This record gives sequence, structure tokens and C-alpha cells, in this order.
Amino acid sequence: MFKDFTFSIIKPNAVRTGRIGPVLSMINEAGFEIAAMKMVRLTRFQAEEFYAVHRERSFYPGLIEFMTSGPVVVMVLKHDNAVEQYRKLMGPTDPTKAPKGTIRAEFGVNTQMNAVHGSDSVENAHKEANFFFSSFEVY
Ligand code: IDP
Ligand code: MG
Repeated sequence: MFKDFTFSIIKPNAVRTGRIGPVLSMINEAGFEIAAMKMVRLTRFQAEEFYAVHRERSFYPGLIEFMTSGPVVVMVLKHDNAVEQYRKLMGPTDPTKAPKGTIRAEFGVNTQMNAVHGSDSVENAHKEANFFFSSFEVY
């Protein structure tokens, strides 16, 4: 039924504060199917590679510290038009600008600790899913 997918991370602030369940509830209620999921602690190397496009940005060192500060949940999510639909469910990068009912409005703390990651294009969804999962782990 779904051919489109996106890649998501529940970030360390949300895992640390017991928000895995509530975030998954919002994902389920929005009609996404979980096609792959695991809890991992990112190595510095993995975090640096994953966010390599931001390497020159001033927030990059802090982002790497944050993303390696505790376990995260990585997921592949299926839905029609998954990338765009999930960006909508997450809300914008800055949680104070996120509409009510979005994951970042509910569980984001600030622009860095904004609870979740979601791919920004179909191409990046493929790259990011392949970074964390083998094809045998995606249903
Ligand atoms: P996105 O996650 O909404 O796609 P990006 O611009 O791709 O946002 O940035 C990746 C991540 O880097 C953000 O989710 C956030 O954790 C962090 N980040 C982005 N901009 C800032 C900033 O201005 N200050 C602190 N952290 C930031
Ligand atoms: Mg992004």
C-alpha cells in the first residue's frame, strides 16, 4: 500500500524524558506505519557523518554533543507522501514556532533539543535509512 517512506530519529532529550511512547502514539495516530525501528547510542563518527551537511554551521559542535549525549530511536516510517507528511507532523526546527499538535510543539525544548529528526527529501530519506538499516531490517 505505501511505497513512500521517511527516516526519523527520536532525539536524546525525548528518550531521556520518557517520551518514546508518546511520540510513537502521535506517529501511529497520524497514520504512519513503522517499517523499522531500533534504539542506539550514536558514536561521534556516526553523528558527524549523519549531520555532515551542517559541518560549517556554528550550531554543529553543539548538535554533535547533543546527539551523542544518550540513546536515540531510529525509525523508517511509511506513509503516502511520507517525507512531506512527516515534516508536517514534526513542525519547524524551532519548537516555539511549531503549531499546536506537532511533535516538536509537544516535546521540543529548544531549537537544538527539538525531539525528532525527519528527512527533508526522498533522496535523503533513502540515504538516511541506509545509514542505519540493512534491507533485511526494513519491513
Ligand atoms: P531540521 O531538523 O528541522 O531539518 P536542520 O536545519 O536540518 O533542521 O538542522 C538539523 C538539526 O540541527 C536541528 O533539528 C537542530 O537539532 C539543530 N539545529 C539547527 N539549527 C540550529 C540552531 O540555530 N541552533 C541550535 N541547533 C540547531
Ligand atoms: Mg534537516
